[in-house]
Amino acid sequence: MKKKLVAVCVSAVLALVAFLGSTQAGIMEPAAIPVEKPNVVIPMSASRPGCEEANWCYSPSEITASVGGTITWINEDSGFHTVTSGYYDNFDGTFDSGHIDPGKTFSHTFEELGDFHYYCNLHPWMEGTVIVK
Ligand SMILES: [Cu+2]
Repeated sequence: MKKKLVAVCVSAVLALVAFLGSTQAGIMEPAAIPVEKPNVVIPMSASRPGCEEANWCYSPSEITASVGGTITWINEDSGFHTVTSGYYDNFDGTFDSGHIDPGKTFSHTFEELGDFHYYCNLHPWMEGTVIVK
C-alpha cells in the first residue's frame, strides 16, 4: 500500500516537472523570433568620422524597397543615432526616427516611388538612400 502511494507521488512530481518544462519552452519560443528583421545596420563606431569613406555609416548605405515596403534600421553602435530624411540641416519632413537607442530599431514604410536620401542628425557624415521602385 505504501509502495503504491510513493509510486503515485513520484509519477505526479514527474508529470508536474514535464508540464512546467513544456510551459516554459512555450513561453520562450515566440520571444526568440524577431518581430522584424533589420534591413540596414548602423554599425559600431559609425559615430566617428571615417565610415563615409567606404560608405558603411549605414550598412548598406543604399537599399531598394518596393512601394508599400518597410525598411528597418538597427542601431548596433554604443551611442545614439537618427534616421532622418533629407540632407544634413535640411530635413525634408518625410521621416525622422528621433534618437535611436543602442540596440533599438526604427522602421518606415515607403508608400511612394522615388529616391529617399537620409542622414543622421547627430553625425553629419552619416548618409544613406532608400530607392523605392
Ligand atoms: Cu549618427
